[in-house]
Amino acid sequence: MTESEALSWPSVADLLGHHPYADVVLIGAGLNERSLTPGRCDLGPKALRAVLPRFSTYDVETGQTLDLRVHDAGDVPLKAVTPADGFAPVRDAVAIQESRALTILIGGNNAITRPGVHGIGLARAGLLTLDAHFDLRDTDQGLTNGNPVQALLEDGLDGARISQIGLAPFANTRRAHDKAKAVGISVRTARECREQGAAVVVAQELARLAALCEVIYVDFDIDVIDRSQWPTSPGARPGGISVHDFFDATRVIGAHPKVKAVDLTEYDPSLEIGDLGALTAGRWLCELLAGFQGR
Ligand SMILES: [Mn+2]
Repeated sequence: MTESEALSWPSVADLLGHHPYADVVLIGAGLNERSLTPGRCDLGPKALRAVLPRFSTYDVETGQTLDLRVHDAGDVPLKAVTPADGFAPVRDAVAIQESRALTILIGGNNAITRPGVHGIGLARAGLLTLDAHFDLRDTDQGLTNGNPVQALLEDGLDGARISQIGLAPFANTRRAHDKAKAVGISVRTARECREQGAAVVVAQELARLAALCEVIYVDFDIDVIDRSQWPTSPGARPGGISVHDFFDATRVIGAHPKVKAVDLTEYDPSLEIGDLGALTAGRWLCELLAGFQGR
């Protein structure tokens, strides 16, 4: 029997719940301390969950219906916790989900990426970032949201197993770029995404990493999106990648069999304009799940 759609529809929120044997798990990781621009990224997990009832499970463009289950593992307690102190709890929250095909970590600032990568196993992992920034600042003043990639290099992650996509002009230093090149990071700029399509660039880099690594971790620092379409991160700038490109790239990432864990970082709901940010973050989850279901 078909249920009436007079007042409601099957929504993406209905996919989340207590599903211990689901292939996909969602974990809130609202780490907010030591952001270079102080904000409220701790509000990200709650804002994302709250918007999901507004998304139908049906994709009119592909005819696909999302019918998978997502285990909601709740939030890692990270209130007033620094990146250094949050390292073990976030790493362990990811590691304990080893049996899942895909772990989705909802930040929180970009400092969650380092423990996220450790959670799937540093020695076997590659890292792909969609980010306007290198996040290669020095660590001598401590861990921040500006140095997770630098910290991972210092932990022993081989630079050749890192791809960074969406780098923005006049938002990074020559020193960071030189550092990236010196350690063998594959650097792909926002212009390359615009001219070739971010999904194409992402597919190339996933193929490159897949040849080198057992599993891939993807950091979606959502400030990679053009600021006119994503004002909801302190670091977003005009000239970033389009939201269409971001969604297309997300679906490609969700579909890749070696992508074991992803994070969404730098979503700061206190910068919200209307509900633009929430609806963009919600669509990101839809695209990720649609890609995954196609594996
Ligand atoms: Mn970042």
